[in-house]
Amino acid sequence: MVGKSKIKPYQGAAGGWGSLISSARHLLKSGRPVRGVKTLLNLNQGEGFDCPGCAWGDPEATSSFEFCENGVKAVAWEATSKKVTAEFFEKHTVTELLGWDGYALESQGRLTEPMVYNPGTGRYEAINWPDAFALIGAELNALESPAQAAFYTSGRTSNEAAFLYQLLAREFGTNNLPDCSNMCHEPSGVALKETIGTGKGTVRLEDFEQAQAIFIFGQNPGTNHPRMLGDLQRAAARGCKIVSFNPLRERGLEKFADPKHIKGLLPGAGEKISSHYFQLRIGGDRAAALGIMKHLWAMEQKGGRVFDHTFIKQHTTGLKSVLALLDQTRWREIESQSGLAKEDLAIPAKIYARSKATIFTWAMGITQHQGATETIQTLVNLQLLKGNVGKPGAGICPVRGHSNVQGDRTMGIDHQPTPAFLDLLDKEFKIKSPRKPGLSSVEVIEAMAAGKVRVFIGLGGNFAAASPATALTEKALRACDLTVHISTKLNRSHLVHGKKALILPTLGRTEIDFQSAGPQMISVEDSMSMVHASSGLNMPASKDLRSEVAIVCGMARAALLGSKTPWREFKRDYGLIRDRIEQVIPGFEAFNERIAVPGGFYLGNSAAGRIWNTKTGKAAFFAHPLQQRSKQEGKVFTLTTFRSHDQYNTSIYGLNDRYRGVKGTREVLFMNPEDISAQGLTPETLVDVRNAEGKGKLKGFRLVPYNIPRGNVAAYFPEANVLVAIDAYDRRSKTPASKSIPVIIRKSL
Ligand SMILES: Nc1nc2c(c(=O)[nH]1)N[C@H]1C(S)=C(S)[C@@H](COP(=O)(O)OP(=O)(O)OC[C@H]3O[C@@H](n4cnc5c(=O)[nH]c(N)nc54)[C@H](O)[C@@H]3O)O[C@H]1N2
Ligand SMILES: Nc1nc2c(c(=O)[nH]1)N[C@H]1C(S)=C(S)[C@@H](COP(=O)(O)OP(=O)(O)OC[C@H]3O[C@@H](n4cnc5c(=O)[nH]c(N)nc54)[C@H](O)[C@@H]3O)O[C@H]1N2
Ligand SMILES: [Mo]
Repeated sequence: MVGKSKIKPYQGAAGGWGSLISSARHLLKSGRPVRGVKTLLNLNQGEGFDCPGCAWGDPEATSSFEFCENGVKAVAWEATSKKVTAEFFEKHTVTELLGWDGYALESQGRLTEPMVYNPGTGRYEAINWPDAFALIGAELNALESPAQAAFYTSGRTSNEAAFLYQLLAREFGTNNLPDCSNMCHEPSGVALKETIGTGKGTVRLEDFEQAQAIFIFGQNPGTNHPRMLGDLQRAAARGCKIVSFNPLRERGLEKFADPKHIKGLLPGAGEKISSHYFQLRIGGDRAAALGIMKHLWAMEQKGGRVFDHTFIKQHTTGLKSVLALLDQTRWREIESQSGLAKEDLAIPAKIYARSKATIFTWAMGITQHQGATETIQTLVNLQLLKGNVGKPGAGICPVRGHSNVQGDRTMGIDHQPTPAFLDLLDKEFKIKSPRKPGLSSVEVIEAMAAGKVRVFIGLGGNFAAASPATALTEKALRACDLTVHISTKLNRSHLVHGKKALILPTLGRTEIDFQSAGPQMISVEDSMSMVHASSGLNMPASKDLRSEVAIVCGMARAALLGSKTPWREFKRDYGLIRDRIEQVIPGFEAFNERIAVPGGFYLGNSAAGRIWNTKTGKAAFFAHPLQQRSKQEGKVFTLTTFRSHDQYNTSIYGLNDRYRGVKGTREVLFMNPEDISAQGLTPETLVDVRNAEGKGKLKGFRLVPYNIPRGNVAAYFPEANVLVAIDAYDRRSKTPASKSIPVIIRKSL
């Protein structure tokens, strides 16, 4: 995928003109610049559609023009005029397409009609919808057990489609509902449920207006949550301390010029975001948090009255064990794991001690490690010390990825549902859901490879490319009797298919969803638990597209013989689905009325009201010691994988990563210049990167000297997924450890 590439450090602020120019380019590339602009004007508006980009919250009853460069790219990518038709598949066999990269595949445009794989010709061929559904029904019913099917979801799926999809799986008889969240924020959910009694974040957007300090761990909002920069900039401007923990200097965490304001477009524009920046080692966050706490504990012991004793006494359990752990943990170990000195950590400790209201945000830099769940609980410990949960301007904010990944979980996309949820579902639909927990994403890969799961259905996403251990994942998908992908664009997962295979093209967020009861809206939930409506305004890319809801209903009618569930009516009128959601899921009372209000409604959060739905009825401190680190020899580096500025997960929009100064290529390895010379290498050299345990290899990646701690290197996801071993995951949540991979680097021969 190496084009004409250039690597040169980026000097400007994040945002600004660069953002506007890039947005315009991507609109032009979409082939529909004028309609693109019209489409954008309706983004995240009261009557428009929810941005298919990230899950950052929108100000209530939005009236401002809330869009960002990467929102523009997400919309332009979906609203493109380019199309993949049956003729395209006639011209290209699957074997040929397997040689194309993900960028080339998705660049072909929108899928337009249902396709079925023909083993005789080695090609996908057109199939009509009834026949496609009949094939799914037949294959599902031919299974010996419902547990041989898996229903994967990616987080763009609407609440309505997600609710019906999990109902289909459970009525069919399985909890095998793996989802992208298993590879994403699962550790956040697992950790928070145990500590504060809810898996969701406790802050709302307005808390960012009142916080005195915001700590950002392992997140790159300049690229992945650009609208967050506006909130951070306003906070910084009123003197709120913004403290970032990241192994790399990320431009968006340093300086931002808002392209929505004329001031942001002037030469040299840009305001400081982070007041303090700590470049810790990859995987060093737990050590850093323990170091900060150790300082606080020392201040407290000197009579500093740092802790919120009233809160601790009234609302928590377990402080003693954490204090004992702090006493036991050596500074030497904290310093070596975090890469930060005791004196460095005294700075965030002081800021934290002084701040009356602090927010912690985090994303993949925290969750994609072994021990991630325990690290998150350690961050929560720190917040509990000062009662920073459930008060204005303070709280816990795992910043979600996909625009509706949080909503999908609320709707029951969960391989480990609670009995209470299943009881309500069963009562409402008069079914008997299975009680046995289902399989997560990693477990499904293993089960497919072992022949235990034989039908894989993907509601969105790109399971083959997004999952770890690429070779095994592809083998696993190929071993299935049937693979089905409900998609907007062509991707790798369609090509590493089962013996039988279907591609079912679906509507995107930007398109009008016509059903017999009229155009339908759907609903989504953001990272701040705001539920709001979304309705598209573009004509569908093809008349043969069906909505996700319609496809789920079609599959259900074919698979669930004798089902009493009114699938046909649900497809006609999504309001009827919302009426049922209201009966099953707490917080959705009067759903249809409340969703009609622009800006939507707040679902509420028990922990934000200081109600702790935990075992003890209190918020829990957990003492997690530092992990034992095996002494790595000089040759083993720790690799983290992350997103470039021009991609949405496995959807590659372009080959540039503006803020990191990379142009025209993705096959690069970021490395500390001193490490480069210590290894006897030079910048731009091509290197091979091998998993240190012999599990996967990348060839011919270009070395980019970068401001990253020694011993640490970085490369882009999904290319680097071949290096993530299937058994390298966080034990509690089973989330792949794709941000700390032991690797060995050699000059390419
Ligand atoms: N434009 C765009 N927007 C997106 C996405 C996209 O691909 N493109 N993806 C969406 C999804 S699904 C998600 S989950 C989010 C992802 O949003 P992020 O979590 O911001 O995504 P990553 O690019 O994986 O970046 C992780 C950050 O963590 C840092 N990091 C790596 N290892 C460590 C570590 O050990 N400790 C610390 N403290 N930091 C570390 C990296 O340097 C990087 O800055 O974004 C969502 N929004
Ligand atoms: N090494 C490494 N691996 C990672 C990560 C990492 O940081 N490093 N991040 C992980 C994370 S956080 C996540 S969330 C996963 C992402 O995993 P997924 O969610 O499975 O992958 P995406 O790339 O978001 O899926 C892209 C595809 O979704 C389809 N699509 C787009 N919009 C729609 C829509 O509206 N409806 C439907 N039905 N389909 C649509 C398109 O066909 C497109 O090709 O990857 C994970 N994998
Ligand atoms: Mo994600």
